[in-house]
Amino acid sequence: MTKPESPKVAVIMGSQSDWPTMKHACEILDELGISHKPLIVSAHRTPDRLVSFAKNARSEGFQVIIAGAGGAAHLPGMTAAFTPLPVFGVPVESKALSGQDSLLSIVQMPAGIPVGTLAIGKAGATNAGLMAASVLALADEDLAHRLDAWRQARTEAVAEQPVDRS
Ligand code: RP5
Repeated sequence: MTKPESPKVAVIMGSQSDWPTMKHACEILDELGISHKPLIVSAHRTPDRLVSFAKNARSEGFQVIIAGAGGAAHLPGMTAAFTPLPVFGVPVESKALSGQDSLLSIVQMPAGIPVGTLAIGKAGATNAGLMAASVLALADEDLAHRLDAWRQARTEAVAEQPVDRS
């Protein structure tokens, strides 16, 4: 049962070092007026925290989970294994393999346990925030209007012709 005061979106990440990427998801959620909670939950370093978070996420009132991780990025998939909530995975750009390791770790889920996988890095985090907004907007007319306005503003910001920039 959803608690009315609970944040709707959990933005979890494997490490403090993921925050510069994952904060872009939080910024979009802020812009759209969606309550959210950023948390560090490591599949490898804090496995008990992961299990506790994922098993209790729905009863805590979360409706969508955004999970970012890099390298051997098991966080989104393991979270999806423990909860029926929609999980959007963000591959964080790793130093060794530029995030291709993260992407392949997150995207190749076995049939039956889905993770909606976004692009590597900032674009993925931003779009994960927008995907969360789209899901929540299905049952929230005010949010649907805010999302429409946000998209319209992006369209109107595109000039018809390019200009030189020094
Ligand atoms: C992953 O390992 C994290 O998601 C992070 O992207 C990566 C590196 O973590 P740190 O060593 O920077 O803490 O679990």
